[in-house]
Amino acid sequence: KPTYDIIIIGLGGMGSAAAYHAARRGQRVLGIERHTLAHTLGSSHGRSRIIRQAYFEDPAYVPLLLRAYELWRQIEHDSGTHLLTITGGLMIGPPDSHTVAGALRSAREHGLEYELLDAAAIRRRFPALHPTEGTIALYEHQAGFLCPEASVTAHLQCAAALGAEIHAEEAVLTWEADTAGVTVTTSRGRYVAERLIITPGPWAPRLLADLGLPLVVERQTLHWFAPTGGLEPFLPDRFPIYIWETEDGTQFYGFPHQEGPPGGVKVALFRAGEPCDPDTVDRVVHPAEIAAMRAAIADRIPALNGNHLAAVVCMYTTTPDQHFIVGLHPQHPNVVIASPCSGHGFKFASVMGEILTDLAIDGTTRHPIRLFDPLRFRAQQAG
Ligand code: PYC
Repeated sequence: KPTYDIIIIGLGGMGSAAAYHAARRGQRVLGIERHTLAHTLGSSHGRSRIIRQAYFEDPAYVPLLLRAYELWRQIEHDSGTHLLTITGGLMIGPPDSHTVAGALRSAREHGLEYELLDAAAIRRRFPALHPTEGTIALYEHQAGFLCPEASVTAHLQCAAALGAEIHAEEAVLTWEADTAGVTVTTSRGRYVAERLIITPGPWAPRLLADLGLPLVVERQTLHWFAPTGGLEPFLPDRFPIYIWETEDGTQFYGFPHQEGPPGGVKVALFRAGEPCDPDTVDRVVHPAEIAAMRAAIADRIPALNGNHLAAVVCMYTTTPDQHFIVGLHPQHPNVVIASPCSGHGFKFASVMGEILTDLAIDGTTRHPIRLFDPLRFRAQQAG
C-alpha cells in the first residue's frame, strides 16, 4: 500500500492550500517544495496580493471568489493569523476599457454591490488619485488585499498540525503515474502515493512538459515608493486597492500602505514582463524599470512618485487566454494539475485548495472550473 494518499508538488499559494484541505479531509499528505517554505523565488510573495469580486477577467470567476473569501476567513480562524484586509477597490479606466466594463459586467451578472464614480468623484473620495476627465471607476467595498507569504505559512502550519508531512528544499526530479498509483523521485528520495497534485507555479513548463501546454513564464517587478507628502493619504482606512487601465490599454495596480518592511506604498505594472526561466531569471530590478513605473504614476498618483524604497522580481505563468489551467491530467486520472494563473491567481488559493482536493479524492468538484480546462488549447494547437 502506498505510504501517502496524496503527494503535492510545489507548496506556494495553491499547493499549500491543497495540503491544508487534503489534510482536513483526513488524507495522508506529503507536500514537497524545492525551496524554503513561503520563499520569495516564485509567484507567491511580495507582501500583498489583490482580492476583489467584480472580476473583469470573466464573470465565471465570481462564484469561486465568493467561496474564496469564506475559506480565507476559515484559514485565518484556524491559524489565528490575519491574512485578509478589506480596503475597498477601484477598477479605473475609460468606460469601455476591459478593466471597467468587465468589472461592471461581473458585478451586474452576480448582483454584487458597486458604485460608479466619475473622475471628479474619484478625486473627491481618494485625493491621491488624479484621473483625467473621462476616466471612470467601479468601486467595490469588498475588495482588499491578502498577505501571500503569511497565507502560505498559515496553510502549511495548519496542514502540518493535521498530520501532513512537509518537505522543504527538496527538488522534484521526476514523477510517474499509472493505474497503481504515483511515484515521485526527488533530490532526497522516492515516494509513492495513490494520487498526485502538481502545483508548480513557474516551474510548470518543466514539470508538466509532457502536456505541451502553451505556457509563458514572465518576469515582473514590484515597487515600493515613499509618498512625497507622507503616508496619510495612503493609509488602508482611506485608500483602496486599485487596478488602473490607461488609454493605451496598459494596466498598473497598487495597494494602500502596509505596515512592516520595506515601508512606503506598493505599486506595479501588470503583465509588463519578458519571458524568463525561474532558475535563471534576472532578480535585479533595473533603473529603466523604475523609470517605467514612475512614468505610469507621475501624473496619475503624483504624491506616490517619491523615493524608490525597494523592488522585487516575481513571475507570472501565463496562458494565451489568461485563464488558469486546473483539472485532471488528461492521461492520468490520479494526477491533478494546477497553477499557471496568468498573474491573477493568488486570491483564489484558498478555494483552489478545496478544488484540487476534490479533484484528487473524488475526481470531480462542485465548483465551476470549465473555464480552466487543460485541454482547451488542443484544437488551436492542432489548427
Ligand atoms: O491579482 O487581481 C489581481 C491582480 C490584478 C492585477 C494585478 N494583480
